[in-house]
Amino acid sequence: MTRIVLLSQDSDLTELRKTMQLKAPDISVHLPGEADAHLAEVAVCWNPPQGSLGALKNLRLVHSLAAGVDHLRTDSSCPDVPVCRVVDPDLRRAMAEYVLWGVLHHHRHFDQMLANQAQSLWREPVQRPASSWTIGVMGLGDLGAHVAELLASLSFNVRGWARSPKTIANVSTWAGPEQFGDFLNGVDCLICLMPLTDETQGILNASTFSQLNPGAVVINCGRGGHVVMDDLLQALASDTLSAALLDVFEHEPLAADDPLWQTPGLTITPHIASSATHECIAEQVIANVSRLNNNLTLHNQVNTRAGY
Ligand code: NDP
Ligand code: OXD
Repeated sequence: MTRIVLLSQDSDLTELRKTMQLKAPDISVHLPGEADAHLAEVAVCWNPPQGSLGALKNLRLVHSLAAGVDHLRTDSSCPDVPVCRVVDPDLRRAMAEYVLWGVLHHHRHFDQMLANQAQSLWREPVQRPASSWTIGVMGLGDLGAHVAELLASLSFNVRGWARSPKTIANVSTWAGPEQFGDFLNGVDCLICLMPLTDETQGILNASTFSQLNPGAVVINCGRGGHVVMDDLLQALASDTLSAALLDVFEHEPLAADDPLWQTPGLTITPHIASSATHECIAEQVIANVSRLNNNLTLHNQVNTRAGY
């Protein structure tokens, strides 16, 4: 019988354990500290505690319970075993819904109209056709490519940037650090859907903002570590950016007394852009456990050297 342990230093995984156990009674699913948890061959993780992976002497697979894998860095003891992540059409659709809301909120000036309503002001912000707005999507993977396609289908002028060249219908694309400047030049709304890696850490910084159109909007759904927060605040204060929508933060949850909550031009959501259901996570982990046991190629395996 394969043993799985669920590891997180900040999330309660009891319900996920129940779902996994119901779907696969032949797999033994443990929480840390339980008898035999240390014998697990598979670890399913979100921010695993430091040392928890290294302590699993039978470990053969690490599975992120999310799309991202950067959170595995909370445990530097992770041995050299395959790492897989969750990739799911519902995750993709939810991310597209979130980004579309953010894009329309700013492109149609609903942000201004909500502020006007609070003061009983009847004002009509200038409305522009979608085609007059240039949207840049950073990261054209499972989520970014879908978002770019959706926005292009609504007639926004969409461009995308990734590490390697891409072809996406109705989306102009750029690749690599040498083409980053060309990609940014002329963008009205910048959307970050990249993984957090050594290369992408702090990529939403003063230099990046200064290359966008004046008064551009930034939407970050990647990770908090992509943003240099002082640069973002300075860009908002100087009108280099007119607004930012942030779903992810360096430290989550954002503290109640964090001044970011009160920053003009900043909209904050609590890391809800898109998340996999317990059913989806359980099914993908169980499928990969079966593949591992049958020496089949794993689904959604991460390139650990690239970090995503
Ligand atoms: P993928 O791995 O499918 O795609 C990542 C994309 O980023 C790829 O196109 C990749 O390029 C590009 N990329 C990576 N590094 C660089 C770089 N140095 N320069 C330029 N482009 C780069 O990931 P997903 O689309 O599934 O997810 C992306 C991220 O979204 C996750 O890692 C996670 O952080 C975040 N996320 C946030 C959620 C939320 O609720 N806020 C929910 C789910 C995910 P290439 O294609 O050339 O390899
Ligand atoms: C993810 C996330 O990576 O929820 O799936 O952020």
